[in-house]
Amino acid sequence: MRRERRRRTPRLTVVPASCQASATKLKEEIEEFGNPPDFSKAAEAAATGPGAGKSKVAMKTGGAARQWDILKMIGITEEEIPKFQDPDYWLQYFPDYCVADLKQFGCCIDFRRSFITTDRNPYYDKFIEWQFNTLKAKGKVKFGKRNVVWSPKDGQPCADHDRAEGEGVGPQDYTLIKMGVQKLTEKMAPLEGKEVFLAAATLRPETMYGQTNCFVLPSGEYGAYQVSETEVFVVGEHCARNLAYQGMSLEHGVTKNLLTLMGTDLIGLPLSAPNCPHETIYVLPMLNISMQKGSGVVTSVPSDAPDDYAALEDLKQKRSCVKQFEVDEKWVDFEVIPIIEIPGYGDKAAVKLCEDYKINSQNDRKKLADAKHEVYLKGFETGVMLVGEYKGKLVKEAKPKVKADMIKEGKAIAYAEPESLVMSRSGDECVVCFTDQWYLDYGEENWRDTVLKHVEGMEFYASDTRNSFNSVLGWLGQWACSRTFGLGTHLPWDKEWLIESLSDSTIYMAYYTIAHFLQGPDNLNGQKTGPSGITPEQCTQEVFDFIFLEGEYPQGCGIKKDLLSKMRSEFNYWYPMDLRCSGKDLIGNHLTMTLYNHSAIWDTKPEMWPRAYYTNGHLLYNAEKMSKSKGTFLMMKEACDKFSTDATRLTMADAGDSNEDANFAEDTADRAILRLTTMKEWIEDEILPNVAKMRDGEKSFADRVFDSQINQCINDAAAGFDGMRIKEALKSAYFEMCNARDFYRMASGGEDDVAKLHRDLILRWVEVFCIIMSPFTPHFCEFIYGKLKELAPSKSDMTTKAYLAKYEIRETLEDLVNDVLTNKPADPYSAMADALRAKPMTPPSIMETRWPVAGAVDHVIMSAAKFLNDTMRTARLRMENGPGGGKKKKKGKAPAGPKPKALSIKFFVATEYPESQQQVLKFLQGTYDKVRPSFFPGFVRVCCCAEAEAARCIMRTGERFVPEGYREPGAQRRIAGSEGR
Ligand code: A2H
Repeated sequence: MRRERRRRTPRLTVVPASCQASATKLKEEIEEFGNPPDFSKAAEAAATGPGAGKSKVAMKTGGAARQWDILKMIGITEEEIPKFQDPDYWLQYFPDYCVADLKQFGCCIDFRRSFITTDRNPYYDKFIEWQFNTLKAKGKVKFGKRNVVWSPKDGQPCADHDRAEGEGVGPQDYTLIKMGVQKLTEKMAPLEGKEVFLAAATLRPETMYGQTNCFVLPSGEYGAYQVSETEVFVVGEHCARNLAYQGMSLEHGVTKNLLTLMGTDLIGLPLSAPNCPHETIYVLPMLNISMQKGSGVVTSVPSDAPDDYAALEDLKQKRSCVKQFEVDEKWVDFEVIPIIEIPGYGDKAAVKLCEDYKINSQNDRKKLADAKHEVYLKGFETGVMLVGEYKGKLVKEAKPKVKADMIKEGKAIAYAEPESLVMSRSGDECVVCFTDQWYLDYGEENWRDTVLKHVEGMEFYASDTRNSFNSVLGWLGQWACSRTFGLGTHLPWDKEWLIESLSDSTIYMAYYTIAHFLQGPDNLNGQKTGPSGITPEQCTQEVFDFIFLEGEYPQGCGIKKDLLSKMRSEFNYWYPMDLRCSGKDLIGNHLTMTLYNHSAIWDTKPEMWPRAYYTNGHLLYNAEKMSKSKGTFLMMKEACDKFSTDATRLTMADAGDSNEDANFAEDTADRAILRLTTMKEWIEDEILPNVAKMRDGEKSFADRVFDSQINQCINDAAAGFDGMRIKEALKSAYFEMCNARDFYRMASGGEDDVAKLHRDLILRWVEVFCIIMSPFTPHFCEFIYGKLKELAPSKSDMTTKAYLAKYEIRETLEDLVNDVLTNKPADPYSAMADALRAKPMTPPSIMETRWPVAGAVDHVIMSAAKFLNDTMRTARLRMENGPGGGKKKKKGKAPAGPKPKALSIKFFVATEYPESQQQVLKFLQGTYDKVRPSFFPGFVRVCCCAEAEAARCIMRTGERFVPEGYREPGAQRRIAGSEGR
């Protein structure tokens, strides 16, 4: 189609990212529920058991998201499904189907460049080794203990690709304040001899100077977990589980609960709180505590936490609360302590906000959430410490220092947990683990700034996409890139680690450029030596350096320099990547990582970094989210089988673009079939057989309108494609083209008599239609285009030049000339003509066609046509409705008798504008700046004032008004606002 500097040829990659997780899941299902599995019991348990309704885990495992069911639903037989317990089987099974489906969908793919990633493909494996060695040499891969989201079941980090839920969720850092229990209750007697703490999770360690009490959830279940030889933390199970992966347990990953306690058992417990001015504070009840966040223990700072203030006030003022939880007055007898001054909020910001928001109790949740948000932001940005070591310092400066001090002094520990629920694909709830990691240093200031700067100049086609990238760059940080099992390339310098699947797929677009040398067709897994004869072993660091980084030719590498140079030019020809299209859900990981990695590997060559990203939303099916269990699900192949490929593609194009969810609507698909069929019939039966009858020569008004409209459609469709506004492109290429045709048929009289159509124009319409619609409906367009090209002039009518151009047979001609020269026939001309005629006619494919060149668009004639069209429509309506028709009927009044119909209509055509309008137009012409082209700034305002002034003048004196600056002779007569409008 349109020739760009580079063609955009899609290729295919098979990423075994989730094969391992899915295989494991299937294996577990078969182990648990048999072969074939019977899930009915599990479903019952999920519906009626103790966790019914609340657990996302139950939803994941109790419904149709079973791996077995998914495989069954995509048409795999029960006999075959068990084979998918082996991750490698996935890699063997799906690619062939994938290729077949993409072909059926009409994708133009260079399948020689297809490949499987990970170490299952030795060539790709070498490429990733090269990438990681290069990254390491540039200081981008580091090793150390880091907090990562971790799947205890898999025993390794759980990256986005491995998650069933919680994509993009990272660790949330808290400070866990150690509040020493001063006196154990009877119930807590088994803990005698241990140092027992209630451990409260906070985001505001600098506020501990203002603690007045501690809160627990009365109905919450807590445990006394042994976190070291001597220390016990009273926290919820959720916290204990995370702590066990952060070095706070006797055995890594194993919790030891010495005693289970309810929140009510803890109320009234006297505590020593670090940094708190009171020697003793007490445990009180609070109802808004979540046991799935932090430790379930909240330390109370009523000066700066609206929740804390509201709960404390409830206890001070509402007898019912006090009674229900048997709260002693002494436990609540504490005043709010001012600790931070926030400009505009005073030194007890939470109190002020509770008053401003009119918060009456801890149950005003929505208002409390808003107040909490406000005080948190303001306090952090502008708050100044009034107490403690960092008195006078801004909160944002004091916070990390206080935290570090408290940790150093043993008053607190650092604690982290996933920001929200993360479920691994293998079905367990993830924790945050503090563990040894190889990690990519995303977020490192210089590296991040380089990417940020590049993003500024990238094309994203939508401002929301650009904003998303900027925001991701704000938070995406160090990324654990190694794991211990699964599929992946081994870290070249530390072979016990594998590279996880998001990290090994960031610059593979560079591999596409040379994959056909290394692997070639039918060699997805690179098990055969490819067409170039290069073996995986020969793909050394130096070889890839030569190809991708302009390195020196590696003498003795066993590969000819010519061949390597060819590969290098192939890479240089294709790179940089002009455009990458992907789902918006990959902005938070893959797409941003691709930018990071390109900027690191080609650090001295920003011209090699991706130029444009286009992201799209999810696809709905009949306006509903696709769901296998609900049957609202359609696979690409099914759609093609059901509606035909082209109708499917047309529907997809019409489904919507941008980051909004698109909608594949079945009725649109049905209509698409009808549209294409009628179009085919019209062209095949009405147009092509009648071409000879049609008129040619001079162009009428309707012809010129039609010509302009076709040109306009070419331009608009091109603009739509260029801006990735596919639906808009379709609107111009199909709907506007059809409108133009319909108007033309009507206006030229060709509707009733094809002979009235201008031959050149109608054929141009068909040709343009085929070409600009071919990205949408390639098979349909190819068919019609073929028919068009088979048309007369017949072979014998054509000039040699036209013939050669049409059938692109330059080489044949050369052969013929050579033949004549060698064989010297008696009549060389006839011999050549005969030979040419004998050549089979293969019309050129639409794939070889260039985007049509649009001629001039005559806007004046197009608006005349529009005016005519509108007038005709009104006229027809009036004819039908009779005199007075078209006006709205008055309510309640029944028409009196049959409506008279008009028999004829007279049109009066003015050849020029009324004088007053001419004056206005002249005035506008005089002030119009043709160079810019626009009116001077503030023009509209001046005119409005002028109009108002004119109205006033007329009212006062009856004089006409002339706007300032208008000096045309004779212009003093009629100007806008005066008369004749
Ligand atoms: B903050 P995040 Cl002074 N349920 O600490 C409900 N709230 C909990 C909780 C749980 N399980 N665990 C901790 N929290 C509270 C101090 C503080 C806090 C002040 C001001 C604001 C503030 C004293 N309470 O939080 O965003 C804890 O209260 C506002 C952000 O949902 C913790 O920090 O993770 C905060 O909520 C954590 O809020």
